Amino acid sequence: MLRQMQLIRSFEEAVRNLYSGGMIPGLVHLCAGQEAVAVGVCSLLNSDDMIASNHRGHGHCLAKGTDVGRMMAEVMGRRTGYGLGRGGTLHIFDATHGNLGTTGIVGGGIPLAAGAALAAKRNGRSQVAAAFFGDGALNQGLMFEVMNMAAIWKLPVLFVCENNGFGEFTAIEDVTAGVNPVVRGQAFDIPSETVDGMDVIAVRAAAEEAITRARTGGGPSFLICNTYRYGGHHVGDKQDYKDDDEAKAWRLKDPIERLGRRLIEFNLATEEKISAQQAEVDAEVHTAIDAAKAAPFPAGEDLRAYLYA
Ligand SMILES: Cc1ncc(C[n+]2csc(CCOP(=O)(O)OP(=O)(O)O)c2C)c(N)n1
Repeated sequence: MLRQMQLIRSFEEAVRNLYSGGMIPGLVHLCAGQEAVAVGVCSLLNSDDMIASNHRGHGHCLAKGTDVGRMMAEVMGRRTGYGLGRGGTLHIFDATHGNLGTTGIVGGGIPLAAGAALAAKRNGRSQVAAAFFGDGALNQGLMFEVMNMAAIWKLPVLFVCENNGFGEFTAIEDVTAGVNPVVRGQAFDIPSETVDGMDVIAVRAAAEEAITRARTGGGPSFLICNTYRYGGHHVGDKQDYKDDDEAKAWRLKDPIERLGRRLIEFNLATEEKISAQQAEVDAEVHTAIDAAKAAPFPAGEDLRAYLYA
């Protein structure tokens, strides 16, 4: 789990630099700070289990096993990417690893995951599906429709909300009614829990219970993981709406440092081993960047490939 979180952080740092250097088109939304949620949940999923992600989805994809090289190529708009470089960061789809994709539609992954869970149930498979979404999606009517159906049909789906306190540049308390959004799941009789989303062990424990329930016919679960995005809404956002002290306090809970400290405390790792592992994942990311830089952009005829209308 530590390696996965280190890989995600390294990928995100690299993407930030590439974007600033004009190597990535469009907007990119980074998940640095939120790694524990993706890794805690995905560490328990099999490769044929499914995830559906959102616009801040690099971490979910990497945690689910999506290839670093092909992802980097896609983010950089190269032909060797998952979608021939035409979709970019907002459209990373990797069926081999049960990744139903990232999407720019807030809450858009929620029905996809529930649909996949419905298919798994109808086909008598023991697969589960997890939908990752931000707190902004809590105010989408879609979420309530899907939660209702998932509860009625006891679908093997996990609703995983990454509550990072902001939707774009607006604080959650300015747009989201109610004391604790966890009650929104409880309203449908869905087992719902608020989790420390900066603690990968806590996320994994909550996810384990939810996944076991889903696999054994117990239906959906709803996890609200409280976390923080270290960056802005997208790279380039000046973040003047953030409180500096609050941002510093969240940094003290850094999920990677926290797990590292815990491993050292229990004699399961050493500082040197952790640093060596970081160097290893950094090298993996740099190899991915070099390969992507050497790869071509999509050709003109690629634009018409897979068009059916
Ligand atoms: C249906 C829809 N409405 C609005 C937007 C514009 N939009 C893009 S990201 C975003 C905020 C999302 O916030 P949240 O779900 O909390 O995720 P976070 O960015 O905090 O991870 C909004 C409103 C959109 N992409 N899709």
